[in-house]
Amino acid sequence: MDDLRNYIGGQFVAHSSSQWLDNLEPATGSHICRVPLSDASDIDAAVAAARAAQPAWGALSHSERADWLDRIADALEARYEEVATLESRDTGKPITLARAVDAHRSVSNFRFFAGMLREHEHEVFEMASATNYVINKPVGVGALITPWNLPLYLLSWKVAPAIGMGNTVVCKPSELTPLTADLLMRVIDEVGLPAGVVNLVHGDGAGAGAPLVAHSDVDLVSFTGGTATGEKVAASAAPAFKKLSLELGGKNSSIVFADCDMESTVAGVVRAGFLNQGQVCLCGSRVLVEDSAYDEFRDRFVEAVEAMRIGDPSDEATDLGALISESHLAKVQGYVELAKREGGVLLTGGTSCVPSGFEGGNWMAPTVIEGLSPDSRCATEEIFGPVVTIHPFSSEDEAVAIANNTRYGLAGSVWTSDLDKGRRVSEAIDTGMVWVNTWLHRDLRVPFGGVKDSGVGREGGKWSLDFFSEAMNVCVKHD
Ligand code: TXE
Repeated sequence: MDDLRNYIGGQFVAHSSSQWLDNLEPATGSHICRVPLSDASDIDAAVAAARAAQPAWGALSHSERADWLDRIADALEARYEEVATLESRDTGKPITLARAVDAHRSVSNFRFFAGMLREHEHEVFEMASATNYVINKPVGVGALITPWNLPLYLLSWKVAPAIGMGNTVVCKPSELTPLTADLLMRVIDEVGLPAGVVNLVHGDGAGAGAPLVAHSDVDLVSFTGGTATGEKVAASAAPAFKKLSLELGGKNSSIVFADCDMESTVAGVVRAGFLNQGQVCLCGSRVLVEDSAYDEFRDRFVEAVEAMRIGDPSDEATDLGALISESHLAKVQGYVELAKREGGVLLTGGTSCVPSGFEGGNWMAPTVIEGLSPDSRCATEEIFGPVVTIHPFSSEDEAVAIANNTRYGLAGSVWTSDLDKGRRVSEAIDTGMVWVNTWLHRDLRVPFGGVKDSGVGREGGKWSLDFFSEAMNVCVKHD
């Protein structure tokens, strides 16, 4: 594959330095392409292009911009298989997942926000002597920074509402997974979106991400990534009063009550724990089980985990692929070693498991650990890999106390046949979202985001439209 280029002002352009990063395939370790290591001068050019394009773009009507979003959705949909294949190759995830989740959601993000824009109406507040009406103006130039676990899914989740509300943007995708961001730029170029509305600068966090967030002509930052990076982004953006949305890490509990439907719960909790090799911020990486059902659940859970097929991501029979990078694999394996030192017992996994022919890749068997204290490091820190800890509890109060005993507050799930209990327990958890008897059952209209160290702000549905705009009230006195 050819070296990648930045997309600035409607042109694919070379970056200004001579520095490159090798993009490696997680499943094999083989070289895919070179990624530009852009620097502050490339960011300057991209922000200038976005700024120049903003007034004309912002002056279009909602329905005109919705039409552009639909054109992008159509063009992406025509490349559905290409999106899935590139995403699977770049991330190591199974092709079936890349099709069903990544390719599918990337198209639906553009379609969904196109529909929302067409329905968007000014809010009106009547008084006896005046009428207030609220308009949503563009914020200006947005910096959109995305991670490697769901590359195009998350980029499209930001680009669609950001440009839909009249902003222009500079995207900085993860340097580990640049392929589908590059494809989106080719799609945007092909449909003829006005130059400068969407720009993309490749590069790493220090070289490209940090100068983008700090740029004095950037008005808004939407960041999805790790909590430690989120702290740096917040420290850089806050003094300039930039609008800021941070979607950070999670350490989410799946709470299993004895009255659950055991078969569907085991399947649901396995999916919550291991989807995308556990590399989703919403993953249920700590499983809390009511003590009267603990032994039965644990045995069935381990059996289901061991039945997952690990292997070639391009094989449709594969359930689990490779981890994103060698260093991330080392981090995840480090947590398994820590778990052993903390007194944990490995019920399955904990080892590397390299499929034949994939010796250069980053492979790890799905791992289940019991016997750890729920406040141990492995049970409270984000591991972000195929590692789940399992813990018994004896009452609702104890389950909630354990679920709330982390610095994170992003998601969770509750499994019970008593829906009153499901709602009661859900509402007691300090988190942004909870599912009852399901997991990652997404409706694009609902708010998405976390509390505590999982982030600041909400995106999704009208919350995205609010974040990517400035609400302004006009009060008109009656005659
Ligand atoms: O993410 P980073 P990393 C968690 C997960 C993982 C950990 C670290 O626990 O192990 O974070 O992952 C850009 N200014 N999540 O290091 O660094 C970077 O180039 C501006 C959870 O890979 O947060 C990339 O584009 N940008 C998460 C993006 O930030 C900077 C998904 C995310 O990378 C920057 C991924 C800086 N100073 C990891 N430094 C989730 N919420 O789903 C880096 N970047």
